[in-house]
Amino acid sequence: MSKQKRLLAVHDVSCFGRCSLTVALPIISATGIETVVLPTAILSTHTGGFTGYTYRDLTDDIVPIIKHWEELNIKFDAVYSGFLGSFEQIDIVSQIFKKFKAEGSIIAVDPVMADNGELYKIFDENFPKGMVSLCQLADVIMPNITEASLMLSGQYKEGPYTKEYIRELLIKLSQLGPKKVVLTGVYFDERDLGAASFDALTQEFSFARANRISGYYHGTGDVFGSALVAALVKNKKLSKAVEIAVDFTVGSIKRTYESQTDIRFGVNFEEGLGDLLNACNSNN
Ligand code: PXL
Repeated sequence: MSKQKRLLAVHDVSCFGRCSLTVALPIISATGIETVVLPTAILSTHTGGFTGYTYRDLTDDIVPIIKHWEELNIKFDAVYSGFLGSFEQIDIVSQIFKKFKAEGSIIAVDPVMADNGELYKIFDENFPKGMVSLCQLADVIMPNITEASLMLSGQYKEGPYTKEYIRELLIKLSQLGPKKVVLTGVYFDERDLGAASFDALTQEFSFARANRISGYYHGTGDVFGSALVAALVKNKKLSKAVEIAVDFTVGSIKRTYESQTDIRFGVNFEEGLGDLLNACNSNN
């Protein structure tokens, strides 16, 4: 039996609406990885489509929590960061990466800040620059196309995309520092949707797609990112990890679409956890 891996997930807790930590913790734990949490903020719901949500920034708690862990000499095989509660947290999370990076560990950054061509309203225009500095420290990043465009200071383009355009974005993102880059929200015609990846070490590009299901489902970026990071920690190669994460996310969206739940409530990933575990444990 190989040693159990330990991962630190740094995201907000949106109490209702299945995204960030309420998605990362169950998904990564279900694959057999010990999942330690560091909440960046607590909200009553996520900010997508809800109004009147509560918001408590936990920046002041993070530094003492880290200090305590250092005293306990806790080590992580992976750190996975997502939605950060304040600009100041970018610097704090950079420190966390430096403190906890070890031989063979994986630093994964989802630069959550924008979608559909727009920066989320709670972030100011300097936020993308801060996210670039965090991505420079990462081994793997997983922006959507809006986030990628903001980080590369380019104009956001609506799809469908060409393979050349996606390849160019992937290469430019890898030049920021991370050896593995995954782009989400990639489509080459209106009927499909998926993710693309580039591994700078092997120079391999890959695309994983599925039939598009109409509707914009919240939290799917976090469902995808959590499955991707879990598969990578379980030693899957990047193209396989992307395929596993796309299948898991698409299955979650399908179940939600079929049950006609409110799209703001997040997707039914729970009933796909058994399949995710099997995919992560299979030998191919
Ligand atoms: O899923 C990304 C996300 C995470 N956390 C919060 C959000 C969002 C997207 O809107 O609002 C609080």
